[in-house]
Amino acid sequence: MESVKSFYETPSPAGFTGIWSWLITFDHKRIALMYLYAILFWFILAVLLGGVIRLELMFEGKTFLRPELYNSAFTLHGVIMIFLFIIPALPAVFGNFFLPIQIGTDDVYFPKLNLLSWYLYMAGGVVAVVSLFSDGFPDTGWTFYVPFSISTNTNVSTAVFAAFILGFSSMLTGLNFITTIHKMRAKTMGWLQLPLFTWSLYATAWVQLLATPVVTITLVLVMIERYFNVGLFDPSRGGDPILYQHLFWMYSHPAVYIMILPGMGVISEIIPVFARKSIFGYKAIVASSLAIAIAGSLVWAHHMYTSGMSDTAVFVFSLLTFVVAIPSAIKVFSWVATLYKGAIEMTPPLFLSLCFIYLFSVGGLTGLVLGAPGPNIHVHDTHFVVAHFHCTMFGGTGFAFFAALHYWWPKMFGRMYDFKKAYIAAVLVTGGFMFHYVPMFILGLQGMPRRYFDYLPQYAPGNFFAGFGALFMIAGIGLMMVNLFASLARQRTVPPDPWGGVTLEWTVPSPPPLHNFEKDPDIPDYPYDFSKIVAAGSGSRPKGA
Ligand code: HEM
Ligand SMILES: [Cu+2]
Repeated sequence: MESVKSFYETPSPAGFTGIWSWLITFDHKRIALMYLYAILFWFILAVLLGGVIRLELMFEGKTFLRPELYNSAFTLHGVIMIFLFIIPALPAVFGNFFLPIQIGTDDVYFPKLNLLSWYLYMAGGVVAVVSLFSDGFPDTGWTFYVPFSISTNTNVSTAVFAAFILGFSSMLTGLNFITTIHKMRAKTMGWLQLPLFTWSLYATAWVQLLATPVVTITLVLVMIERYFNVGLFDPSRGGDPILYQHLFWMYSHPAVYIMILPGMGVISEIIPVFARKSIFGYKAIVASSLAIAIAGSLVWAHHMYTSGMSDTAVFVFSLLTFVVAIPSAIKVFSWVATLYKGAIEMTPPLFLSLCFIYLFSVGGLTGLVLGAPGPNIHVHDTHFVVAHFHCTMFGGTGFAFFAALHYWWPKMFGRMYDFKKAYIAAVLVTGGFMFHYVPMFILGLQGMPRRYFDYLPQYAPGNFFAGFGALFMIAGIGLMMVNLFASLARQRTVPPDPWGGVTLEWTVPSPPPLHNFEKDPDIPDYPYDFSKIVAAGSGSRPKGA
């Protein structure tokens, strides 16, 4: 049988060749890969910056960075990680590549708008680079709090303008995904036949569309203040600096769900495949995705318990914070219940998903500690908070990104990576992670403030220890990337279904053809029915290259 040409061999629109068949493409799969390469560039740069600030903290006193440079380094690390890696990573790469295939169609609803979103993403990155020069990168922290972000003479305006542009890339991607899921599902695919990754992207897209405008306006206000000095945040002229914090977190807390919801969707895809068992609580997981998107928009002020808010407000936001933890817990319970008595087959994607469940749970549980006003006020702005959000964002979304890379890599490229190296890399990153962030939880409880380039002598042992954790993590991330990209030098040997998956992407060739399906796909009544796979047995599955 003549093998089907993959999308690599069939540019769309036709006629463009070489680099132009990528820079001018309306194919969701090519756009996804262009995001992947750009996002990995930024991720690795920000990881190295994380290593730089950690190395500075490894020894007391000045190691090699001046204090101002340390401030710019952690600001740059945070801004890149948040706006150029963790927010776009899963929707823009794996959402773009797999959402149309999972719903049985050939592309997103607005292919040209999809390409525009990618160019806006790239433009945002370029503007962020520009802000490194002349007056130097901002030293405000990624939160750009006023009044310091108004008064400091570093390149705040350029950096917030970069975030402003990136906001539009995120909003347009959300708009595209909502329209695609409503308008382009296969005729026979109902809402309760949608895979859970697609559902997680749907809930995420609404947050992208409704919450992002808040931060784009807020960033415009910072630029207006810096250029025209209107006094919006100046109490002596009727303004209020706390207003900025409310506006900033009204986006940035829902933004953590733009980060984690697609990650949870990835884990809901991987766990049933390697447990060879239908997912536990499909409808509960769908409902909890939507509940998180809605309730997650009501808790923003839990970042501001020390801002002088009334006790009533603190009580209300604390209560709501506990409420939003419930749907997340439902998902963790469902994943563990799916594994329970499953015919588990360990593979790198499953191993990374188990690491996600552990690290994200540590992040979630310390989130409850921070949701309670008492402990929150004690550890606010310490390294306990820094360790917490690295567990949720890095341990959560970062590890879901690693799991998605290892799960869908054979489908995207038609090649398999080395399993042994994948496991070694995963153990290095996870082990290094615990070595790095557990000491930071303890240092934070002992009162070590964040965002200082030096510290009191009693914090020296913990910081020295954490330094080794960062080195292991970075070595593991390096090995992981080398192992994946090394596979591209091999022949395309991967069959349509290397893992025994049951969602539609495992019914098309690896890599897929331009229009994904040669004929209308058969839509299973239920998206996670493993009865056929189990009956067929798992003998033939490849065990890594
Ligand atoms: C090798 C990996 C990483 C290392 C070694 C690292 C290290 C650090 C350290 C030491 C700080 C605290 C700086 C301070 O307050 O003085 C920090 C802050 C931060 N990190 Fe990471 N990090 C890593 C990965 C990540 C990832 C994957 C994310 C993505 C979500 C992330 C997001 C942030 C943010 C947002 C801040 C706050 C910056 C600020 O205070 O404005 N980091 N990181
Ligand atoms: Cu929050």
